Amino acid sequence: MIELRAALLANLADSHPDVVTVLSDTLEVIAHACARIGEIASQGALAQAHGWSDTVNSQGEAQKRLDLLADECMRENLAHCPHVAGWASEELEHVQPSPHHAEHGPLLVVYDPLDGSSNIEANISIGTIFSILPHRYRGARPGDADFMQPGHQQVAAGYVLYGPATLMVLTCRRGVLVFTLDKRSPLQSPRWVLTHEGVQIPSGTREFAINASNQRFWEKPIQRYIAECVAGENGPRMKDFNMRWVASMVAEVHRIMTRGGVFLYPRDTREPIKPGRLRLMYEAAPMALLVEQAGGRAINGTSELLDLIPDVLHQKVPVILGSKDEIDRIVSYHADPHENVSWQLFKTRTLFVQPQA
Ligand code: FBP
Repeated sequence: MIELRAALLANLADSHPDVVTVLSDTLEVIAHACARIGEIASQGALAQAHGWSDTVNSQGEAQKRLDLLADECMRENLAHCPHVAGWASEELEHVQPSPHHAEHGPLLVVYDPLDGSSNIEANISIGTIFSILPHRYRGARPGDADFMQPGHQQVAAGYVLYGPATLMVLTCRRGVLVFTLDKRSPLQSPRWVLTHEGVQIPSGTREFAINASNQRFWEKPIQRYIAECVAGENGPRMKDFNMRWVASMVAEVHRIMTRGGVFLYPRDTREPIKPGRLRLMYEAAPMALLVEQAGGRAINGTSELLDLIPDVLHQKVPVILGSKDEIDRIVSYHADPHENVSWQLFKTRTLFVQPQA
C-alpha cells in the first residue's frame, strides 16, 4: 500500500528535490487538515455535543458554523507550514498572510473549506477544494493581487470528498491521483492510501448534470445542448442521456472522474452582474486543472477556464466541464453565429502573467 508521501515523491520524481519537498510538505498539511474537517463533518449534529460548535438550532446554524470550523481548521494547519506565505478562503473577505511565514514562503494556497454546504443538513456528500499557486513576489507579504493568477499557473490542485469514504483527489500537473483515508488511522497522523492513479475521464458520455430549474435563464447554446440531450434517441444525438444533480460540486466532479459526464453551471441571466454561480479561484480553476489532467476539458462557454484571470478575489464564472467530446460540442455551439453569443467578459491576458505556452 502506497501512502501519500511516497506517492507524491514518485509522482514528482522528475522535479528538483526542493520542489518535491515544498510541494509534498504542503500537500501533507492540507491532507492533515482535511482529515480533521472530515472528522468534524462526520459528527453531524453531535459536533455540538462534542464541543466542535457553540451554536446550533434546527434552522441549520450548526451547518453554517461547520463552514467556519472547517475554515479555522485549514487556517491553523496552513499557519504551521513554512512553505505557505498566505492563503485565500471562500470564507474570508481578504487574503491572509501567514503569521509566521509570510515573508519567505514560496507558495500561496486557495481553498473552499466546505463546498456544497447547503447539503450538510441533508447528510449528502460535501467536500473541500484547494489550489496551490506560486508566490511570485516571494519575500514580500502577499496581498489580494498576488493571488489573481490564471488557473494554468497552479502548481497543484485537488479536492477531498467527504462521502461514505473520505477521498482526496489531487494533481501536481502529472496526472490525477486518488487517495482514500484509512479511518482507522489516528487523526494526529492520518493515513492516506493511494487507491487509483492515472485517472482518465472517458471522452464520450451519456450523462449530464445541471440545475434544470434555471432553464429559463440559460443562453441559447446551453438551451440547445440540453434540449438535444433530453430529446434522446429520437433527437439529433440519437441516444438517450441520463441526468444527475447532487448540488454538491465535489460529488459531481468526482462522479465525472469515475465514469465521465458533463457538469454545467452555465452563465445565466438571473443577475447580469454575476455571470455565474461558482467562484473562479476556489471552485472553477482547481476543478478545471484536475479535469484537464484527467483528459477532460473545462470552459466558461467561450474560453478555457484555466486561461481566465480573476479581477477580484471572489469572482464568479460560468463553469462547464467534463468529457472532452461533449465540451468540444458545447464550445462549437457557443461559436455558432446563429446562437448569438457575443460576450467576452473575462480577461485571459495581462501584462504581468505570461499566457501558457
Ligand atoms: P457554495 O459556494 O455556497 O457552497 O455553493 C456551491 C455549490 O453548492 C456547488 O457545490 C453546487 O454545484 C452548487 O452550489 C449548487 O447550486 P444550486 O443551489 O443552484 O443547486
